[in-house]
Amino acid sequence: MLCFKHILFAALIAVFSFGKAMPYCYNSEYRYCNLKPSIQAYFSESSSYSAPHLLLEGTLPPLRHFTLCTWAKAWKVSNHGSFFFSYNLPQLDNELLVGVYKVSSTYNPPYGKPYGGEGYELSIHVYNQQSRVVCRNFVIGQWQHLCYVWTNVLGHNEMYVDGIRCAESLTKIADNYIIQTAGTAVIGQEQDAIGGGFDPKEAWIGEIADLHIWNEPLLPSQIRHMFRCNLCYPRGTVFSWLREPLIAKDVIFSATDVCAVDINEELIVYK
Ligand SMILES: [Ca+2]
Repeated sequence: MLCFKHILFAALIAVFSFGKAMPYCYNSEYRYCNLKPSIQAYFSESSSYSAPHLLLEGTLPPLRHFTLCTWAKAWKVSNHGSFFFSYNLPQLDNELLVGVYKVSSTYNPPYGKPYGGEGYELSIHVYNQQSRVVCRNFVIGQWQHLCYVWTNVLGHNEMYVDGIRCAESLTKIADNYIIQTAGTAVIGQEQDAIGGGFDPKEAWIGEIADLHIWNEPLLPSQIRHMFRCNLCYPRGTVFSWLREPLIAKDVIFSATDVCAVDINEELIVYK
């Protein structure tokens, strides 16, 4: 169901996407797509402060907007936050950071209903400003498709699990900000220093596959399309899984087929 906010968001995207190719995979664009099966990276639990991670050798370009999507299987999520993508500047922690929090039954979110039991929230930091939203269909121990969308137009942000938009974020972050280049990106750990400062309580414990970043806010329909694995999986424009050179530390790679998940066709938008 479309509401005014979706139409406004789509209009903003149309303005900022004008003249660009949309990242859908049509038949003629298979060369941009991943072959199946995918390659997964497994990040084991570690008490070491030099824990399993991937370090991007390059950096990100300046970003006025982004969409970060990944397939993820979490084996354990921390109430300190479990983060799988961390981008830091020398002068600023948490320039771009995404992850998941476990929250207890005693937690009353500032939006939506209190939890009847354990729950999870997805989280975005931009410019060290944070937005967290309740995602009632996030689960432990199975492949799920996570997407994080941010635009500097009013600091609007949205998060999705398996193509379903999580609770509405009432927290606008980094309004009018441009994410800076020349930072350091790490997958699987949360940086508190450039390429380090990891805390085992904030590590990603589980698998990641097909992590991609686009320099535009993708539409809900595009995100659903990706989740459903129609045709093939589009590659990110500014970061593409295993296309960019990465330095791996204690990460185990293996083949997987994330698109073999049992997809629920009943898509619901949580309010
Ligand atoms: Ca940090």
